[in-house]
Amino acid sequence: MNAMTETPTGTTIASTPYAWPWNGDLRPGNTALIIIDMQTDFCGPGGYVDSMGYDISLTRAPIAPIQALLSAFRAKGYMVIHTREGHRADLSDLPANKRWRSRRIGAGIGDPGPCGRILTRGEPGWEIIDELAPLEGEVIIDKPGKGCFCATDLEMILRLKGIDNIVLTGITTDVCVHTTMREANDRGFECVMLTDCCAATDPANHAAAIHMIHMQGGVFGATASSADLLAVLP
Ligand code: C5J
Repeated sequence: MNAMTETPTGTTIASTPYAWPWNGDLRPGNTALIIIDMQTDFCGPGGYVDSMGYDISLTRAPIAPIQALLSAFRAKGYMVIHTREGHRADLSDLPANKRWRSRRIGAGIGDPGPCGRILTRGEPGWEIIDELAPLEGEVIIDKPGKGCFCATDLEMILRLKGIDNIVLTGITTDVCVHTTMREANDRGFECVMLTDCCAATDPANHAAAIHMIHMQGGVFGATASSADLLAVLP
């Protein structure tokens, strides 16, 4: 790259509001795909999101685009990371206010539901859906919060692997994906969110979350479609 404001040489994608990654350095050795919380609790019948009364057809929409992306990333040797939101069986990592709020809406975390205890590690609802099941050797991050960096070893794993660029997918756009993008951005990682590979329980929140990223020249990074990324993926 010749100057900070010029288009970088190397590989970039047709993303908004700038061509990602900022420096054109996109390759398997420095780029990871993170698939956030594609668990039955967030997109399956009888799970947490379904129990709250939200439309799971929205949170299921990214499954097929993520499958296509995942195949390409695996085939080209990129690092793939899966995450699961959930709490210990004894709920010792569940803040009382988080439990109280979930009970208010009829889906108490740790309480029994059609898919076992809601958002509780080891229960059927907490598992990643079969369509996106991790392969042996892929990293799985278990997190008690919304952001994937909070109370996990994700940052250490990314640093040790030499990862600079993070491709964000999963659910929900406005909660766990956005929180993770902000956490990653503050740690100096270069992030892109793939809009068709994410979804929210409210389409307006999905759109708003994307809009926020585009502010200030890409305040947390950039957004693109999976097709835009797959078109150039080295
Ligand atoms: C939420 C998530 N929405 N994975 N979790 O509670 O976004």
